[in-house]
Amino acid sequence: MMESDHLQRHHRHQPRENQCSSTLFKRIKAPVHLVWSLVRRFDQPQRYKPFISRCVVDVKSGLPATTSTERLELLDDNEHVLSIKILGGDHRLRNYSSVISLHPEVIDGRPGTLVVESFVVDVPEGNTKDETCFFVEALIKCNLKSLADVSERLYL
Ligand code: A9S
Repeated sequence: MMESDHLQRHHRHQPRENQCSSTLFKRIKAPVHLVWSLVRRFDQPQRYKPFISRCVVDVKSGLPATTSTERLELLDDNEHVLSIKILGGDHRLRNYSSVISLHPEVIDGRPGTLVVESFVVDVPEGNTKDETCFFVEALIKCNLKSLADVSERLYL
């Protein structure tokens, strides 16, 4: 196992009273460089995020469907850390900020990756912290499952 210090360094959220925050983990049977090649493409989230159909960079209006405007906050190709903030969109995630980091591991004697993703977000009016966490965690679990599926298929 890795030292948890190293891991927690990248995942320090300080939720306010009206926010919820959580951290999820996923082991992937593919090497870090392969998983990172998918994660680092902030401009192509649809390569593994099942709920994203397309991504337009630098377009501010005119999109018909549900949209989200997101900013890349940190992309560290050495430490394998990516962080984003959601700036707006026609959805309910306000002040959403997330960090995803990759850590090399050996799984069944082969190179693998431990993915850690954490977030903080406002609890919307009319919802509880638990409901908000449950909703966001469900979405992230889908993304991580899909990231694992895509990575492992590429690694075969
Ligand atoms: O894509 C992510 O990194 C994480 C999340 C939680 C994204 C959520 C989402 O893209 C939807 C899936 C469309 C759900 C946004 C920004 C808002 C939603 O309500």
